[in-house]
Amino acid sequence: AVSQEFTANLPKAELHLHIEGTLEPELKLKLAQRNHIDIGQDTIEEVQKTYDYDDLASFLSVYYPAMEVLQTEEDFYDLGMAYLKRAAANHVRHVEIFFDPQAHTSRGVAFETVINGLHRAVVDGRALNVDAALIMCFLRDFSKESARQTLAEALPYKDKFIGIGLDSDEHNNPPLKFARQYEDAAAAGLHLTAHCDIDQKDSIEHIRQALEIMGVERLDHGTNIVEDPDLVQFAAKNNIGMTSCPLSNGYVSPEMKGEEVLELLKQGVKVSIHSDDPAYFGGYIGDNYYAIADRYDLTKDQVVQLAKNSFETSWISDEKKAIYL
Ligand code: ES4
Ligand code: ZN
Repeated sequence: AVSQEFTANLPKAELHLHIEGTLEPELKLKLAQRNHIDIGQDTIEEVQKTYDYDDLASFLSVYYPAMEVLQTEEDFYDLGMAYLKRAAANHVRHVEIFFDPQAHTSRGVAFETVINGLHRAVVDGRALNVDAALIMCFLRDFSKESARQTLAEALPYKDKFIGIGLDSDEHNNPPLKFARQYEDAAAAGLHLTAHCDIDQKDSIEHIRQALEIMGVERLDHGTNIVEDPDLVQFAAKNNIGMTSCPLSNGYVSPEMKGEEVLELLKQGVKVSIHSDDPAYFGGYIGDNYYAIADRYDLTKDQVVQLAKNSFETSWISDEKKAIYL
């Protein structure tokens, strides 16, 4: 068995972390006060009580409205720095942070406000010994046209983020809906990843589209790829990263999906452990490592392999990777 201390102290790369999902009740209250927004609660405990859901739909219906407190560049900077301090405490040496510009531009916050605030946090994170970068996600339940517009708005800032992703409600929103944006992003030199959620109805077809047609380098979640041996072989052969989030899985499905993670490790797929929306799902990356290690009785070697996989499938330079492998 592996101790909490061991999982906490292990150097890690965090590759599946939504910055909006790090909004802790304390910071939410502080930003609400600063921006004179009435969120309907006055104490941390009251806000904490609103963080209540048992499936993806009920989660998203708490998650997006909470973002109204994020208004200024300073707010995004503070959100980013608060997370990076947690990351440093979790021995995260490298983090690739998802952000959802459309969740902000759709309520009147400018794209540049979001990216400039987050980017400033990324730069200041270096003083905390955390190497950070940004990944821009499209909300897949928004239109293609909205994604096209978002990418056009983002490309002038392409030195401030390293890749694109796809998140929000997957049902009837397959990866191919965004084929054009993925092509254009790749042509602009950006990295590619996409959420393929566990327990999603068409998940195998979505995984196939993402891997075989759109050329993504990682799949976020995606561990039910184990149902399709050909796709598993493809993932192993092409060094595809798979970012599994045990505590998040436990919320939106009956279990943490540890069997799938173990099977992928066995098949040589570069699966790794991350935290998704830690303020909402009860723990940061160290807690996620410990949860899966404890529940499925992982060996030290397996835990170390998961951490190695996180660095190997990260988008840092080969020189930096060599430090951790
Ligand atoms: C998300 Cl758990 C989850 N699923 C889909 N989209 C998301 N964005 C942030 N968390
Ligand atoms: Zn996610």
